[in-house]
Amino acid sequence: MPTEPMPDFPAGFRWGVSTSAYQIEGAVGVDGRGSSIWDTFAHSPGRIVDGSTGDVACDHYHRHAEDVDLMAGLGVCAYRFSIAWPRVQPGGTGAANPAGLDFYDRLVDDLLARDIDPVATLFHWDLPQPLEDAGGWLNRDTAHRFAEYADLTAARLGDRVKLWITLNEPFVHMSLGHGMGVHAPGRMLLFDAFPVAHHQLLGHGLAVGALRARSTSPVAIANNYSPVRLAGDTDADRAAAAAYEALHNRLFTDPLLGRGYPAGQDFDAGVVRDGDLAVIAAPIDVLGVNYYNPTAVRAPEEGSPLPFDLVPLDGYPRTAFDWPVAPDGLRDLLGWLRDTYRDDLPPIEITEGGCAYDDAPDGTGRVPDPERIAYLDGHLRAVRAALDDGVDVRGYFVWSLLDNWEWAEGFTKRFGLVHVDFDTQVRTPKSSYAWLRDLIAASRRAPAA
Ligand code: GBH
Repeated sequence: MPTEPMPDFPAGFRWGVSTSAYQIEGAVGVDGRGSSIWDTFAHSPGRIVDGSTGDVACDHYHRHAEDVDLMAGLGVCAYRFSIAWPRVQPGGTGAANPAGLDFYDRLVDDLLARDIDPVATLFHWDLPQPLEDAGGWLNRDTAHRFAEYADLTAARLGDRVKLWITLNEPFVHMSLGHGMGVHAPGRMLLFDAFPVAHHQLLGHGLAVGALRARSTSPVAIANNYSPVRLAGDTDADRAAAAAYEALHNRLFTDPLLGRGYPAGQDFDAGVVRDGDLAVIAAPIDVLGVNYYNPTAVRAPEEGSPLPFDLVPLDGYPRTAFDWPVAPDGLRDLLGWLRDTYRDDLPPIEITEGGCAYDDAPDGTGRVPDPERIAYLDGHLRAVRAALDDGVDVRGYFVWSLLDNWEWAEGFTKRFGLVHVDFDTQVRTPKSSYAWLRDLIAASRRAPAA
């Protein structure tokens, strides 16, 4: 257990928790929801390690009141959830399905009644299957469909959602979903997946316009970042690190912040049209940063199809996912963002951070997770240090409120502050929940500096 008292955070620092629709909601056939690429993918044999699907997940669709109670008990200021596009537009286009929007309408009102800011992500990877059948994000038209969906959603919720997030981790959706075939839709295009980057960014820019027309709330995107560590000291190693940095950290940020695509790779893939970069650079109010771990990079082996090699990062403890626990990477990353984007960098919210461990009830009704407490303690100290470095960080959202359906890993990776028994749907707060509750309470009580 951490012993040093946590330093104070600024008054108004936004303490939050994050989830996403397909990972928690279940109720896939309810109230007119259409199918998404993740329904298709999870139901394809061999795609998910434990053969599970998100058909039921945490059954949050039916248990949201209990889950909002858990958030209120934790004392969070904000809840980041995602809206399932196939609930709002079952076919991916055309009129809204009012019953789908009703669910989020109730959720938003329940949150506001508990003084919790609703933070809504419009796309957390669950594209309506009919749009995938028309080419998905490889098809430029999907960007326009996304803006239409943003418009319909904001028409209903724009008066109450406190922060909009257009896309979640477009890098992961491009690379794991379309480059490597590990996530839905399961395409293996390697670098031919670049149109997916451009069309997501274009959809983001168009959606920013649609949201502005319907809502005065701030607008953000949630990108995942990984600070790059050199695993060698030759020029070839440095070139490899730069190539990885461009692909992972700059591809989805340089164009957003008005700098066009990074040089090096042919990132524009021949699909960029006149005017697109101006749409993509529509000003955002907040940059959402999802941070999990740094990446060690060195020059590729002869004949490698990639311009870099990723190697294990030594010297850190590891989570059940085998990801290194490196809070110093978060401070480095925030410094890198500030130094790289300077005056173009909007305020930051850490829209995800967290860890998976094999948490289980101990027989006395408790779920001890000391590693998660250590993880959060370290990463919150890193945020505090970044604030002292002069980086404008406004909040931290823990991934995740609940153990949930972890994509290709199914139910085998538990990220929650709250344990979920997936047979009974019983929720049990872990020891990290109590730890964070006390930390938030102390922080929210502290007088403004
Ligand atoms: C997020 O993605 C998602 O937004 C969320 O839905 C998901 O449940 C959560 O995180 C947990 O996975 O190469 O071994 O060093 C996280 C994206 C991409 C972060 C892979 C860690 C590499 C680890 N992740 N990345 S490693």
